[in-house]
Amino acid sequence: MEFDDGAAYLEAFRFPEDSPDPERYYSFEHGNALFVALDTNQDVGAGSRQLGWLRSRLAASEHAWKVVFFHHAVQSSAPVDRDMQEVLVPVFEEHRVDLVVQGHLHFYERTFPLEGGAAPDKAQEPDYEDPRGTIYLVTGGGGGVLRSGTPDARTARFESRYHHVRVDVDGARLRLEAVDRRGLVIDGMTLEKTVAPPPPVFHRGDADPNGALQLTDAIRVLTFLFLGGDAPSCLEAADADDNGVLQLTDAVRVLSYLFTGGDPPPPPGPPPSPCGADPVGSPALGCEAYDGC
Ligand SMILES: [Ca+2]
Ligand SMILES: [Ca+2]
Repeated sequence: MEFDDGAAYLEAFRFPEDSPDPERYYSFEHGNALFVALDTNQDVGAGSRQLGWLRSRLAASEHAWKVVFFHHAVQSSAPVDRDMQEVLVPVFEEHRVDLVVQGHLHFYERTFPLEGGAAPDKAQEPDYEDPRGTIYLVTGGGGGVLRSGTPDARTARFESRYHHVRVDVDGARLRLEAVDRRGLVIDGMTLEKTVAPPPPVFHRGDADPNGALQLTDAIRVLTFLFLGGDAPSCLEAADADDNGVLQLTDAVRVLSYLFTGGDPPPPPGPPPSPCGADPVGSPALGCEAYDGC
C-alpha cells in the first residue's frame, strides 16, 4: 500500500488508546468538552465496532460540548458519502453533538445548525443561543489544490481559500473563526448554551459551600452568629457537629479538625439532603461509616 496503512503517522504520533482500535479512532476530554476522532477509512457502518464505540462514548458523556472530527465529509453542499451520512448524522443529532469537523473537500464550508436536514434556527446566524442541531464544518484548505463549490440552503459560509480554523471554548460559550493565509478572519460565529449548574455538594462543615473544608467555613459561621453576616445557604451543612443547632461549637469543630488534629465533622446523613449529595465520600470527612457515600 502506498502509505503502508499510515505506519509513519502512527509511529510519529501517540493518541489516546480508549477504543477497540487504539490510535485509529479515539476520544479525549479537555475541560467541559469531549472530542471524538473517527477513522472514516475504516468501517463506520451499521453494526461496525467503530459505530458502536461512538454511540457508547457519546451516550456516556455529560460534557457541555461535544465535538467529533474525521476525514470524509457527511454534510456539505458538495457530494458526500450517502451511506456514511445516513448512519452518522442521526447519531450526532441523537447525542446532541455541537460541532462536526470534516476534511477531504478542499475548501471551507460551515453549515447552519442542522437537524433532520433542516436549519430550524438559522435566523440566529452568526451568534447562536441554544440552537437545535449540529454544525458541520469542512476545513480542507490546508494546502491541497482548492476547489470551487456551490453553497446550498444548509450553507452559512463558503470560502474557496487556504485557511485554518480556531475554536475557543470558554464555559458555556464557543467561538469559532476561520483565518486565511494573510491572517484575515474569513468567518466567525459564536455558540452559547445554557449549561446546567453542577449539582450541589454536601460536606458537613462546608458552610460556604464550595466542596472543601477550610478556614473560611468557620469564619462564615462566626460571622453569621456574632457579626450579623448572612446565614449560610444550607444550615444543615454549616451544622458541623450535627446536633441540629448552629452554634459556636460548629466553628470550633471545623477549626479543631483543620488545625489541631480533631475528628472530622460527621457525614452528611442519608440522602436526599437539601444540601445536595456527597459524591466524594471522602474518608477524611467520615464517610466510610456512611452507607450513602
Ligand atoms: Ca468550604
Ligand atoms: Ca451544631
